[in-house]
Amino acid sequence: MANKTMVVVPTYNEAANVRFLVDKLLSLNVANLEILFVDDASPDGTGQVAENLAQELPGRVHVIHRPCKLGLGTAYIQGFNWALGHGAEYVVQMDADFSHSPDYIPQFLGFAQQFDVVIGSRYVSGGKLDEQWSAGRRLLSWWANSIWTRLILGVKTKDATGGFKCWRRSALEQIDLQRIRSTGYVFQVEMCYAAEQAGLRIKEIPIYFADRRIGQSKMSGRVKLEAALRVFEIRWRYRTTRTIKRAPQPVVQPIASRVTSIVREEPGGKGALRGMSRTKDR
Ligand SMILES: Nc1nc2c(ncn2[C@@H]2O[C@H](COP(=O)(O)OP(=O)(O)O)[C@@H](O)[C@H]2O)c(=O)[nH]1
Ligand SMILES: [Mg+2]
Repeated sequence: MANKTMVVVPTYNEAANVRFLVDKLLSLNVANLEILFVDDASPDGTGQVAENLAQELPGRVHVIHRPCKLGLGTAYIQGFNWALGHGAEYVVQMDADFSHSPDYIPQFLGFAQQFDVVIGSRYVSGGKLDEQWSAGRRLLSWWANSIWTRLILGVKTKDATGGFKCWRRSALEQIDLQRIRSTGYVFQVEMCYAAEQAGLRIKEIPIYFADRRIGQSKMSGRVKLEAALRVFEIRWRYRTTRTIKRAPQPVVQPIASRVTSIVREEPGGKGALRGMSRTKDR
């Protein structure tokens, strides 16, 4: 039996996305892949839609229902712990909104054979943001990644704010999730920072980051400001932590090309990997 992959998806008002997402994830034909939604009593009924899916697809779709909006960070921590407790060897994290194309997941899993963390990155060569993003939005995202997190925390990861990643079980165990305190969006930055501090082998692979298909972002101006300020709090909390010397990065070329060709052959896939930097996942 192949190792279990758990895709953890936090949801808040994603009722129109979750069924499409499940269909797409299951059509990837990744062996032993399961999906865990962590829903915060979404007013639009996402929790019920996800629950219906869990009933239709027992053992493949799971839902954690939380009583109210408790934040992205705590949703992920709860989801990761649940995934580890249920035997996942690989844990994928992603948005529900198709900004993170499921088509990349086989490639993530290919790289995860040799790396501890695989990050879908908008800021490595070949990575790309949706053409519809305004100049202001681009600038803010670039500033957060290329200036802010680098300046305050010294993170080397180019897309430290991104939320599309694949963790090996051992990586999450080494990070020690109990130490992660970020409840909101800055969770992504803290996890990146903690991964670097733990000396994990990190691979950033280029992704095309599409604008969400349906629904609205929960990322308001206030949330952005709060995330920016919370970076200082992370710096303070980790002030006594020493970075563990990073293990040498492995050579990965053969696996990368093999996995890419598998994805290209996928029937009917819209193929974010086909002409990756151009194709929109919509
Ligand atoms: N459970 C839970 N999910 C959340 C919360 N805030 C955002 N999400 C989900 O986290 C993912 C990322 O949020 P999104 O609005 O897409 O942020 P953006 O991609 O930065 O615009 C989506 O799947 C949201 O539904 C929250 O407080 N609780
Ligand atoms: Mg999103």
